[in-house]
Amino acid sequence: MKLIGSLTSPYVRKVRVVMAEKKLDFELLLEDVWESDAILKSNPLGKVPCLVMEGSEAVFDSRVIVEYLDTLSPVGKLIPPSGRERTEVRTWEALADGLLDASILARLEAVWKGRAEGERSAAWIERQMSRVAAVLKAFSQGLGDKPYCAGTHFTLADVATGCALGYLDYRFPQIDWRGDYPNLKRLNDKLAARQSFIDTAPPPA
Ligand code: GSF
Repeated sequence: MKLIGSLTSPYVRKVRVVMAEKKLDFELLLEDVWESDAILKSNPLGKVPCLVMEGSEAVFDSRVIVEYLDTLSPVGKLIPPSGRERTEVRTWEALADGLLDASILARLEAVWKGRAEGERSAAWIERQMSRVAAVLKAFSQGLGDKPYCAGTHFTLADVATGCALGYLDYRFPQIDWRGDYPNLKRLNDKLAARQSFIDTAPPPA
């Protein structure tokens, strides 16, 4: 399997953490979607991550990829097989990915080279960042005193949440989510110590 991605994308990181947790082998093909359109040959959406399977079939987006990867091996099952537990984990993932979607929209509004200075909207950035704040609150309320997001076991919910928090540290270091939500700090400290998270940390900004 080949994974097309970048070392800075948090969605790619989610897939790489899942690969590592499940001990799956893959080749990482680095692609900078902001400098080249090469990704369009594999993914018409022009986004990474994109998984290219043997036989060159392409799979995207990150949620579809991780769901597929979890079926490949019984090692380190990350998504419960059915029922409310499965939905709970997938909802955490939607929340974490949604935090990323909002924060990336805000960042692009502020820094994307294709937009002239006068075209940038502070109101749009504020709208997106209010969603980020709301998700952090929901993360903290959802986690409570539990050891992991969905209860007593490490799941995809933790992978997705850890990647979202890691992205905030990387691109929005001014957001003091640790000060506001000590239970998220507790969770993150535990996740950041896992080899899968250590090995996929983004390069210095
Ligand atoms: C989001 C992927 C994405 O936005 C997923 O895989 O879960 N829902 C998708 N990837 C970004 C890179 S990054 O900001 O992580 C991307 O490829 N953007 C290129 C573009 O043109 O939007």
